[in-house]
Amino acid sequence: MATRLQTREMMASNQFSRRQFAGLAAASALGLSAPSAASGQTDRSRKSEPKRRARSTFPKGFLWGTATSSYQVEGAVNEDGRGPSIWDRFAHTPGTISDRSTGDTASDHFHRYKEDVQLMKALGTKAYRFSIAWPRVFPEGTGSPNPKGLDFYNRLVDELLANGIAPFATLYHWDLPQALQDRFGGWTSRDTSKAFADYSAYVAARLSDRVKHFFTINECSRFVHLGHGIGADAPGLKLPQAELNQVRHHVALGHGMAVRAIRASARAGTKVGPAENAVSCIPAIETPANIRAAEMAMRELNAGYLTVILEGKYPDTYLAGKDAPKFTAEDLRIISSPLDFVGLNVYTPDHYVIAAENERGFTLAPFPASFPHMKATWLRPGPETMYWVPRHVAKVWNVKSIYITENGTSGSDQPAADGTIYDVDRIMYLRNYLAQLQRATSEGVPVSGYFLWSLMDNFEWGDGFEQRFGLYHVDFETQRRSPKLSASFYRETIARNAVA
Ligand code: PNW
Repeated sequence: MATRLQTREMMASNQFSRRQFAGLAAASALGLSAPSAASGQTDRSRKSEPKRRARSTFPKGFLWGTATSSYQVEGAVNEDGRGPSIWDRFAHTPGTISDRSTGDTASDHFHRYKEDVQLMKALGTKAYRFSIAWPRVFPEGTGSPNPKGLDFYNRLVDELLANGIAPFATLYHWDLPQALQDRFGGWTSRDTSKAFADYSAYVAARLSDRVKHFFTINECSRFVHLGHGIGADAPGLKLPQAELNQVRHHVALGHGMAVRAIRASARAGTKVGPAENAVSCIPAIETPANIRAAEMAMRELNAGYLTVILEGKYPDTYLAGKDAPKFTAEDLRIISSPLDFVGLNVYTPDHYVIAAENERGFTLAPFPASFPHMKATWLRPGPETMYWVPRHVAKVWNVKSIYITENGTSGSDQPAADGTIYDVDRIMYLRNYLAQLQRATSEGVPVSGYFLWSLMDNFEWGDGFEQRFGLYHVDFETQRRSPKLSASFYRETIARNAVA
């Protein structure tokens, strides 16, 4: 434990409040007692390397934030009139969640949001990406709104703004009202696209006096595939390919309809875009031919979402064969409604690409069994993904404004003997990814901000509480939050506006 003297020094460093310090497990071990960015000692050491530092900073005003989503952190699933979502139903179905947990309580953010805003503030973040639970606002999906549901987000937004943190709201992070699944078959019907637009308009009309940035849909790629293709996520469907492509079309349409609905209902100047986990295509070796091949692969492998959103048409290859979605020309115009930015969730390299003289123009290297992974086996570290994905999106589709809407990793996060979680694996991952993001911004790739996934440990979908992505550890018995060592790393990075 920290000595009294250390604790006083730490508080003098002005990074964490007294109340947070009371809650810190082994605060001294977190490096919080080390010279802070504001202290003279760090300044002196900076003088010895001024040139390197000048080149390695992020752009002035770069926005540093953290991210969460409603079902993963809120809990309070039966409070204030919230209706059930497809994730309540799914998580309560035996055999779906590895540790048999649910999001019923999750990180109890619904009740602890004030404390959580202080955690954000202690990091020095100036933005928070959260999602709005559709079934809180419309318990039946459509029809009568539940004003008490939106009140939670009013309170959260006010608390964020009072603490100098800009709210970035995601409208759909997978918790579809169960009523829409029951009534229309959820995203298998375009009635859900329309319902999503109506809900988005309602929320934007009421929050856009304070929320200036909205993300429509989080990670179409994942919930279409896992939720509707292989049944590993809610609603647990295993649809044949043609129906799956139709679901993807309805999701893209829902995105476009929501963009238009938000523009019609929100205050002038409200900005809107998607938050997508693009299929990431990395040149296996950075030659001009491989880079071109990786760009072609990006277009082809993101055909059903980013490509159609940003080009207004599906590539011919996507439409060839019997599984093509059915759509109208008007659908495509709606889907490609102009955006203010593109949000990108960046975790892992999906494909290493090599130029080839075949029809596609590329081949994809298979992953060798010895390729490393983080605690989650799907999460292979490939820091250059953080350079190539925003660069491809800016170049291939001429996108002028990008946010990294998620990036982070799970870790084993075992406390050491002194109680501290020395998550140097997470720090290794973040340091390398952020260095590549800095490489991108220094070359003029237009990334304006970065949201680290996640502020705190939370309900990781089918992995329950077995995969922890937080900068803050959450004890799910007591709901106590304690910073991991990576919280200090992120705070230091933000303070320097450069990778710590
Ligand atoms: C994202 N992949 O999911 C989601 O947006 C979050 O809700 C989630 O908690 C977070 O990342 C961590 O998993 C992903 O297989 C899941 O590449 C899987 C992949 C990517 C993102």
